Amino acid sequence: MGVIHAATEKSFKENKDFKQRPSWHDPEMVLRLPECMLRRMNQKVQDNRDNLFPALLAILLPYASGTQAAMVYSNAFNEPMGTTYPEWSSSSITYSNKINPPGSGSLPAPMVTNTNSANHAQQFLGLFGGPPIGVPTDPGWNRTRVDQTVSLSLSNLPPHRALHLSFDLYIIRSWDGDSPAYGPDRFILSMANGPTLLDTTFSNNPKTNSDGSFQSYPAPNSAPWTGALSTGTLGYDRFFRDAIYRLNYTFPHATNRVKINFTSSLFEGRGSADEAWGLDNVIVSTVTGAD
Ligand SMILES: [Ca+2]
Ligand SMILES: [Ca+2]
Repeated sequence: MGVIHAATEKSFKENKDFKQRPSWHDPEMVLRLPECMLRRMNQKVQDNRDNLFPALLAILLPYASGTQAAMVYSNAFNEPMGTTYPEWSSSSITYSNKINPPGSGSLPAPMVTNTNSANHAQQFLGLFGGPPIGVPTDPGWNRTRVDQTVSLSLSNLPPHRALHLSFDLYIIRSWDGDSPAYGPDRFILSMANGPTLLDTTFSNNPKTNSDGSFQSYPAPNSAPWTGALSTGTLGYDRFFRDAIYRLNYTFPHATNRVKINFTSSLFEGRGSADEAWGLDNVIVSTVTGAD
């Protein structure tokens, strides 16, 4: 039976060392969740009755017989804007277009830093999605697929049989979901050595009649913003309202290191001023004990 120690939100925010934490050395502390996280989990249950099971699983997981969980990483990215985090990296940006220019190619991996939301309500990791590819006078302008993977690499994990991952995904500006004309705009969550936990599309584009901009999350042909924790809270665009999705996964894992890949594959190629994303409140816990 696990013991929950609820750290204060203040101590959570002021904790500058978000790396591997030594909490698992403490035999009494098998799960350490800040009060703010417990409140969010409760809020998720209240907000999202269609998705009760994953939320309850996240809450009840440490109470399952013989199961213990220990938080090994958490980051709210609340340091001064432009802070870098050595455990986070980006792939190179790759792009492809049947029309030349801009054609296909790759750009150097950009720096990964935190930023402020447009309305300064949140500090988070971003903006991702890539720069503009080519120029508006290119014959292939607006028809380019752009891919980027942002990775979290953790090592020296204590012995475990599974990992629990939770994070907030910020979907920003005019994502078009499964639109035949302007999409698909995809987001993929995967471990470098498997498994893939999510491969879907998101839409902030309400023009479903003209653009076919439905999204595949949480199920095919969902309306834009379906399943979001909140919309329009980041201040980016009033028409293509930004959305925050709170995602939770528990998956089998046993080695002492992990590389978690957060990937976007966006179609248009006008850069993060047009379609962008970010990450916040990333928490990784190791799970030990009986199945
Ligand atoms: Ca934050
Ligand atoms: Ca698009």
